[in-house]
Amino acid sequence: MIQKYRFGTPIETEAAVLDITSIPVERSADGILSAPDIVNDEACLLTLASVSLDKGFSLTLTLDDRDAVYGLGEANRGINKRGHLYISHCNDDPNHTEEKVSLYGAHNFIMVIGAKCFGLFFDYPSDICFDIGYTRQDTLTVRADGTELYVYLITGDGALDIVRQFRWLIGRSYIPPLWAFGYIQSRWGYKNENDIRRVAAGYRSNHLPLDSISMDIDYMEDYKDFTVDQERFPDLSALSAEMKEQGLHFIPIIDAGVKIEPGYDVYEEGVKNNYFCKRADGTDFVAGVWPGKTHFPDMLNTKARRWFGNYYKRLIDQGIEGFWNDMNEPAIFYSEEGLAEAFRRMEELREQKENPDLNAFGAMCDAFCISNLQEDYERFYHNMDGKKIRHDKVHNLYGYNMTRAASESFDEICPDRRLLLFSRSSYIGMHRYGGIWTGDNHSWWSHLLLNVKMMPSLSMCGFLYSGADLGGFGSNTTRDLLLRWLAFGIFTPLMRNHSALGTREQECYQFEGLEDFRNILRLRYRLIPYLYSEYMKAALNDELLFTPLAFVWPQDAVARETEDQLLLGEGLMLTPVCQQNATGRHVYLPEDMLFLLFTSSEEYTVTPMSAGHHYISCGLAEVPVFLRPGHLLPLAPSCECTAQLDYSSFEVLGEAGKGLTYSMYTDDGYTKHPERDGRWITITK
Ligand code: MIG
Repeated sequence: MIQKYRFGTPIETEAAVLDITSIPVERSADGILSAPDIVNDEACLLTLASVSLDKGFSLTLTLDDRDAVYGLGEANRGINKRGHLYISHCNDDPNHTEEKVSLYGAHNFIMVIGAKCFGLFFDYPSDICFDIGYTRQDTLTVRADGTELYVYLITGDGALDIVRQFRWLIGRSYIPPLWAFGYIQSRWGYKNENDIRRVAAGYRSNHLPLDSISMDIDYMEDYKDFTVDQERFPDLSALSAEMKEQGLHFIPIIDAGVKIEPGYDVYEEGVKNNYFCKRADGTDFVAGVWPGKTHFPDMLNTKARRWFGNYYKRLIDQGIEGFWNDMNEPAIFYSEEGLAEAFRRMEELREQKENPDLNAFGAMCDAFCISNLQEDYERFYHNMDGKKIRHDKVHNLYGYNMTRAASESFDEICPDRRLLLFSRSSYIGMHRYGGIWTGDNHSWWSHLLLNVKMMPSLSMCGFLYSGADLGGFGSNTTRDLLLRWLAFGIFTPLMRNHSALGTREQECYQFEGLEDFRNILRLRYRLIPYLYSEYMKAALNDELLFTPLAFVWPQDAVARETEDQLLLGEGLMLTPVCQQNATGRHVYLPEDMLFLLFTSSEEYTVTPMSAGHHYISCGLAEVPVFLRPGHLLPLAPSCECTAQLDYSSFEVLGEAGKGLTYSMYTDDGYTKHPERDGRWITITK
């Protein structure tokens, strides 16, 4: 059951799609809250938790020792969120160390599962803090400065049921084209078409499978959105046709900020039509980002959104079928005001120049820490279809609506075809328009583990098409880290190797022993029919793609606490190796399973294992997975790109002679209506 509580007059975020009558919460003169519309015998938010509107909104409840707290989508730390605090504030912070409380997304859905059992979704577009046993170990507090919001209370029969209801509430997840399940190579720094050709050749000539190359800001002319540098990429249409012949797709990046440059039509039109975010005095707000000074398109304005979305057509017309939206928290290196203030502060410190004491030196260092400042988010306004709203009040909706702008324009530009779209920043609701990648991680083993733990939380919040920068974005990767990360990445829908400018090159062919990479990538392609089918089931039935063991075996204390193993779809349990120099790992089996160890893309061992604790050996080039009883794993013949995928013959792993079947989804991989155009076929063994 879902109840929707209304506090005040909330901003309509369109995160939810179900039309549910809301229950108004009333506040008496002495501050007592009541929900008069609630029939007495029903569970009520106000009896379940103590809610106050005295100093902003707060909701507090006591956690039992047995309660775990799940959710929050793209957030730091473990699957069970207990023990820390998290602030939904879409943030461009490229150092996801353990103490960080905000990443790029704002996914305000949590579930308390244990002695109690319910879910809460806070539809609130500004900063909101989830203190989950941080201030007091036994207390959950959710607080926000504002008091106008919707809170959804979802009760049900365990975690899986609550997730299903929540996902029904927020609408069907985005479904990408089939080729988006192919392997993507990316790097910040492919500066011209020859760099791109070299990457294509590096993969194709070494028979390393590849479907796409994503293009970072280097392809643009002076970082101007929807332009292509004519010197470095003289003919994008020809280049994309050339790549298509090799079965390759291009995925260009689009940034949020539009360069201020007279004569640049996006800038000119935006100014003329008042499509940019404005300061209080009505002038266009200026933010420094990659192109230097920019304006932010007002993504919360319907007309501006349509206008911005239409520009994607320029690249689509040149053969482009996929995009990634970046810097859309929106990230701000500096504002004009912030920059002026920084120079003023330095001026004040000038006298200390010859012999600064520590305080002065600290102040000098701090003077230019002016990126992504709260003050800047308070300096500009949106025109939400007639309503003027200060940005900080709706901060978490920006990336969501940039991606929505693109998606809605795709519906007009190519109504029958699915395009690939993923974003850095997001809010719940955006999952209907595109996927996300999890931003600027590092080439750290701990970030491989973070990737593993984040996947089920993303599933809970509807972000099915997602994945991390495999191999790590910042810092220098190593061969073993990349191999282990790819061995996990072959199971994530978005499988992209991406790295930052200036770091060690991390395309697979940069390392020795290419056959190890080849085997792992080829195995990905063998798994795509399973992955794609399970993706469709999760999207069409509002189910999890990645499931924590705790949700399936809630009575099993060890399963409940196991966070480095995940269920993927109906039959697989993933047990990635996330430790340097490890030649295997401990695994826990809540039930008897078949251990499948892929020693290459074609070869594997099958070992029945009984429930309980085991140590499995797993070499650097091997992929360990477990198959649950009663399930089959179909494997396509290996190939080098999705265009070569052969659905006519499958190798089927699992128990023979038991009449087991697997339901597989097939379609052309790009038409838009999966229920109408797709077909379910039955695989047997
Ligand atoms: O300020 O476009 O997260 O994937 O390579 C950095 C350059 C801007 C951040 C993205 C990253 C991308 C990078 N971008």
